[in-house]
Amino acid sequence: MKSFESSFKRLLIVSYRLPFTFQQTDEGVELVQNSGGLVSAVLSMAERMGQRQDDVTSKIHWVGHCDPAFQHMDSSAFENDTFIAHPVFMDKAVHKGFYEGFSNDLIWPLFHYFTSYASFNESDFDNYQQANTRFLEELTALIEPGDLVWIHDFQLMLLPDMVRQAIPDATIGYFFHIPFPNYEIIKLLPRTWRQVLIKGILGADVVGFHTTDYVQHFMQSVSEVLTLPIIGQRIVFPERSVVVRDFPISIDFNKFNRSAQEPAVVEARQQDQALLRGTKIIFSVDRLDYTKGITSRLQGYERFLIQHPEWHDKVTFVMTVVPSRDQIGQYQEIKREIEETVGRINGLFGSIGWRPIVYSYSSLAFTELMALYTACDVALITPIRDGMNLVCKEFVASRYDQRGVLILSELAGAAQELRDAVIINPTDTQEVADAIRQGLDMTPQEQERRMIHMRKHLQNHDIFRWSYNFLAAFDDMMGHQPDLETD
Ligand code: GDG
Repeated sequence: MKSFESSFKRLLIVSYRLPFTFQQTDEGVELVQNSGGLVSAVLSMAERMGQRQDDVTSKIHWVGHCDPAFQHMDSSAFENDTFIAHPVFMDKAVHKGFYEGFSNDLIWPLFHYFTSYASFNESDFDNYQQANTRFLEELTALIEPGDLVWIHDFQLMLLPDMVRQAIPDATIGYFFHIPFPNYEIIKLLPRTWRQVLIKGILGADVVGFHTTDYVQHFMQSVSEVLTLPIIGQRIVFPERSVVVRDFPISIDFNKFNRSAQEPAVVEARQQDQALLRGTKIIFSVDRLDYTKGITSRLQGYERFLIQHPEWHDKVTFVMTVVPSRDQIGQYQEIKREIEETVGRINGLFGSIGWRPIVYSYSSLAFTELMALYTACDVALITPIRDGMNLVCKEFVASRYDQRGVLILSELAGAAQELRDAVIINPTDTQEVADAIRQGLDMTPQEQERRMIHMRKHLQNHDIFRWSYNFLAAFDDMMGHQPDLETD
């Protein structure tokens, strides 16, 4: 059996977003490469496959959606030293139905168990199919024998099978970044939709989820919807099998650990601590979304302030909400609710010299994010549902001082791994209030004990290990292909 290091010639990534953002400058359009987890993982994976970044002939190809406003640009404008982007342009109405409609108004709420927010619309499903077909067209023009195609996330569930039909011997990986819900939720989808979606994913050779729960849910849907045999971690078709496994995504541990000690971060941290007059700091940062549990978190903090007047004037909750989808009614509604609650709490408990909540609706520069990760005493991360949640992992990796307390929702995928966090249920206001008190009162020895365990885990399970494991799963798949019966 060939090892994965030599099995593939090139890595082709497909995700809704490209690894760049485009910025208009006086000289034209400039590509700014994103520095998120997926980009780091892809780079490490390409290196392992022998695709060296200093070799211009082996840049990494990335297929992703692009605004038609950039359609006039020459293809050379979509390249930097590392990536060649293959922009997928599509009709605006198709994009709206595919992205805002089917992806964000149906799959996102449904798969996060917010069933009443889900909107079922036949034309959105048509647009989802058309959009996945547009990705296929772009991708098939690119695929060569020996390529590994790695498709990402819920916007592209149909694509693996579309590729399989077009190029039967293609090697395809698929990773799902949000929760995969239990079958009772999948059953809410019209019968044909659920069949097409599950079959779509199974076009891949290796399918990855964050947790074993999501894997089990997916397997249950496969057996209910398509009645296919499942042997261990493999789903068996007559001519091939699909490996389905958990691959908990992670972060670049060393980057966060190192950045936390950089002079600019140290300076920003000291400034923040001085501005907050040495009060203890609770910190949270999330995109504006109903899944993030921001209002329940505020209710927990309010209960804590009611029950613990001794903490008044001694603690500040720095809460950053990053703007997202705020043209949409539901999102405007939660923003209004958050801002009303913040105003009420600050009005009830605050004084001339003390603001209980320092709230901002904006995104933080990386240095400021690092300053807050390392300045805070408690990170309060309370999603109602989250596939993984990288913020909590970044917080832990930043704490080279082995101080700080992580309060983490049991409904985040990360809670399966970070067992030394103070684990709470975000809808239990009293539990959140108690956890805040426990976190603020925790002895340095106890903080250190918990941090050491969590940091060790993340050091051993970083983003590079994630991509390594995903790639290695193809060995498993290849090794098993000829002798399906022997398992
Ligand atoms: C999906 C799943 C899963 C946030 N605010 C700022 C900022 N961030 C960065 C964080 C972190 C990332 O954004 C958010 O990561 P999450 O994991 O929380 O969520 P998503 O990426 O939105 O979504 C999720 C993930 O995919 C990976 O599979 O964990 O469950 O929903 O990296 O640092 N960065 C800066 N300023 C901010 O204000 N610089």
